[in-house]
Amino acid sequence: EFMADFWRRSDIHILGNEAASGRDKYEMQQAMRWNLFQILQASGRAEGTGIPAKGLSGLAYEGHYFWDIEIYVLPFLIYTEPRIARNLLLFRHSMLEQARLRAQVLNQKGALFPWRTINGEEASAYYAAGTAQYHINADIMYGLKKYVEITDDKSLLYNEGAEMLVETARFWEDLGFYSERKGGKFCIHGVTGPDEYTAVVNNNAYTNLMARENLLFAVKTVTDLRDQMPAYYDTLVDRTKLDFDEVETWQKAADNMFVPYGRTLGIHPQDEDFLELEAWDIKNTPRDRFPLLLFYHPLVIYRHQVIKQADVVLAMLLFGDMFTDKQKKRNFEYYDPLTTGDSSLSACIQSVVASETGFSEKAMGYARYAMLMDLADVGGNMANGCHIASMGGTWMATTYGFAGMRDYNGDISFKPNIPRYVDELCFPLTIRGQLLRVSMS
Ligand code: IFM
Repeated sequence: EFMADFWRRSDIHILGNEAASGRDKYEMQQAMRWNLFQILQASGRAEGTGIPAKGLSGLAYEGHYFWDIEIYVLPFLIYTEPRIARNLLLFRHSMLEQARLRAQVLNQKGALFPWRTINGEEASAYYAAGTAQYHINADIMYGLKKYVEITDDKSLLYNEGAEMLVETARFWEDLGFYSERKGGKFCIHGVTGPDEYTAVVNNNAYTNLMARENLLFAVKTVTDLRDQMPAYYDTLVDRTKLDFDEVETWQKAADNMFVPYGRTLGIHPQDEDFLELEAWDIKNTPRDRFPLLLFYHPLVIYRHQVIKQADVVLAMLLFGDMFTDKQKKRNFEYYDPLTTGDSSLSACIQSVVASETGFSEKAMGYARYAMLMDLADVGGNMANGCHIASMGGTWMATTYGFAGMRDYNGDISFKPNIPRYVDELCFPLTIRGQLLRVSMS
């Protein structure tokens, strides 16, 4: 009964086109179901815990939790099992006190959630590709926003959510500064974005966009509480010692957020200096020298334009309404050849954006790579455990990618990009308590 209920809410029916692909038409179907089943194994009883990078399936990453939860797995859970999504957000909230202490250790105001943790304490061994990924704060708030928009669960927002929003907004406002050299824009320096092959940089586009979203969501939530729900507002002030003047500083930082843009190439540089770096000769790097991190010193990698995992490309999925179609295409064309995919978190996102920008063959290739990642052991590291984030990503590659779903501010739309290798695609979505069945062919 439990499993029947799970499939009713979560199953993705995807039928391949044998003639076009030359492959068994059930290959994708089996792979998708296997992936979804593994996410269930990892998340089904997430009650007072997070979801480890490998679920419960292997020892790699020592059971630690990362942004994998909010950016890769939460979308699936929000649309199929919101109860678990809620638990996960509550779990983050239960670590807020430690996040406040962590911000103090880093000489910042507010709270900083740990990049990598199991008990609320930062467990990153290497700060450049760990602690410096400040975007974790905004990733969690992005997950909260999507959860609230799709479920309409305001109680979580007004109680635990608002408190996390205040502390994370405080953190961003304190971390950045108004740069005269940038015409007074709000800049955030010395951070690492999602791409772990480019570390400790100024104005990482992804981080700045995420921070802006975090700040604006905090402004809206706190203002709504003050104007419409004074009892909640009083409790919030009591818990956070908030002074409403602070909220104006958050709005100002968001309004002035610097987002790098390179006019000559018409692309969004990953960060301020990214385009200055020497390009890595990926084509002439022997296959057996990947993943690069196992064969080259990080300082060598950091000196080059070479990308471990989707960064600007991920921003274009999360904030697709802030980029023009032309910019999306240009950015994708620029970053895709520089992306090694050395992180398992990349292929699924590249697939979604390839779908959107009209690179249907690439979209299919990346989706298949992600779907078969563990079944076919494409990275040769399956013995260390399942790649849970990528598994959540396979759900995104089909729903956001092939079906072209978008949910900006909770408004659901579809612009299908079904590849010629797929004949049928159907899936359920739970939206504000109702089950929607989507069917495309
Ligand atoms: O969170 C990820 C990170 O983005 C890339 N390295 C592995 C981590 C755990 O999956």
